[in-house]
Amino acid sequence: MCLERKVMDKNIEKMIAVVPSERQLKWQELEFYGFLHYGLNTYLEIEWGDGSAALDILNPSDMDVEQWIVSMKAAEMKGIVMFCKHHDGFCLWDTKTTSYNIMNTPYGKDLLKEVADACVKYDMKLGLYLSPWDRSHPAYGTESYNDVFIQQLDEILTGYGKVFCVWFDGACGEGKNGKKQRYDWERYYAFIREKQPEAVISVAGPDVRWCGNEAGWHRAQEWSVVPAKLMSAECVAELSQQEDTEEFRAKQVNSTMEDLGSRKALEGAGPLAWYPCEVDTSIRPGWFYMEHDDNRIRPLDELLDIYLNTVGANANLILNVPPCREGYFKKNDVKRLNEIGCFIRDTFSYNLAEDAIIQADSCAEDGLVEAVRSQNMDGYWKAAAGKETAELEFMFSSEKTIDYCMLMEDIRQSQRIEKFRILYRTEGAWEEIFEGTAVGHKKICRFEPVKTDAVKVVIDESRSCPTLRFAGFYYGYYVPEVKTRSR
Ligand code: FUL
Repeated sequence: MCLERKVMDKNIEKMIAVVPSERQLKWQELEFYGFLHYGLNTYLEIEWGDGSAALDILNPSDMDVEQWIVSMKAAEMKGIVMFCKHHDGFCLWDTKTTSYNIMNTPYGKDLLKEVADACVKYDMKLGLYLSPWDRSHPAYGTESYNDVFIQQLDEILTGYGKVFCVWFDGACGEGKNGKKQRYDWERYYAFIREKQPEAVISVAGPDVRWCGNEAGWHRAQEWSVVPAKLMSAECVAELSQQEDTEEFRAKQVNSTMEDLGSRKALEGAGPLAWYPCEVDTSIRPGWFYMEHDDNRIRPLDELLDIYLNTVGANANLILNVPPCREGYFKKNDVKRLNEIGCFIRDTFSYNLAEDAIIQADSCAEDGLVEAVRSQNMDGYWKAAAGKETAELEFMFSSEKTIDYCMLMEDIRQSQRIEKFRILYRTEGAWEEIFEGTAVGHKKICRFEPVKTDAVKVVIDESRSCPTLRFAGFYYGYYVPEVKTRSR
């Protein structure tokens, strides 16, 4: 028994020693941002172009880049990931690496520059998507394509201001010469570190883990400490889209991948890494604009459910909205973005526990319970040394109706909480209203509304000395209901 305990302690020490880098911490704070799929595919209404589309088809009559950015900001997104080049190899910026680019279309303007300027104007962070798979560049499939790709990275990373992420797609197929490319990932990564040291490299990269599906599906427990072997780009490529089908986009992750980071999953898993999850999905059935999808915008409840189970369950959410052929977001997409933003603002603006009396059953010397009133990173609460469980009590100034609780761990000290409950006081007794597992950066707990003057957060299991950076309680008059998924 004693020996077992010692082995466990060693394992736990190893798990909690894994913490985020500065760039991962900053990325995690963004929580929710947009994706933009636009290009020649938009005009052909296809998802994957093969590089043969004529450039003169890209001729938007009412290009309105600012509308994209403003609409995404209204949804409470903190940034956007601009689509620079998809698998067809068509470049949306003024590049010297190929003539297959936006400057040679009737539109004739550098779209990345326009998006970057709008991001500065509206205080939105800019991320860049660049597909390594390129179906039109003649060098693809040869070593010199790696030089071309580095030059493309150089152009987009030096000419358009600061970027928060470089998003590498896992899809990897043949070029027009039938050859497959051996990507020099290490060279790409080192180059990005040199040019934009604060940017995370996402998906086929070492900083941000792809959730494993494109449907908005999420795990029951999302852990940021996972086996380091998941970081290999080859591993991402194997799981990625191999052909262009709606089935793939709707497919949920395979069940063997459901548990990546529980204690059990990590025991004997070899080296561990901080590799946090991002969920990517689209507001429509496809990534690119298709007119016949104008009335197939995903229902609000479904999108809110995805938001609550990603941003509210230790994952960042990147939601794609495709501009139409004329160059703007259609009104149904804009309406949905507004509704998402209204929900987030209405529900989470006012923390009902802000003026509560807060007590914890133990506190580490440097972890003061008062810190959990605010989401800022100045302080945190931490249980006393040697403690694996804890109880925090919130006594409200008067009776409140609540149906949401938001918890945030201080992930600078790793992810520690494994099991917790929320209880509320009713007629002098404590009743349980929620039971949860992993918390991580943020956990949003939903439950039936209760009227109460006091609540408790009880941490039943943790990887020793649990922490909280924030604990808030809310009343949201609108509670999304989800029955079926449309994708
Ligand atoms: C996938 C691509 O194949 C899709 O077309 C889309 O760009 C999505 C974000 O990533 O791997």
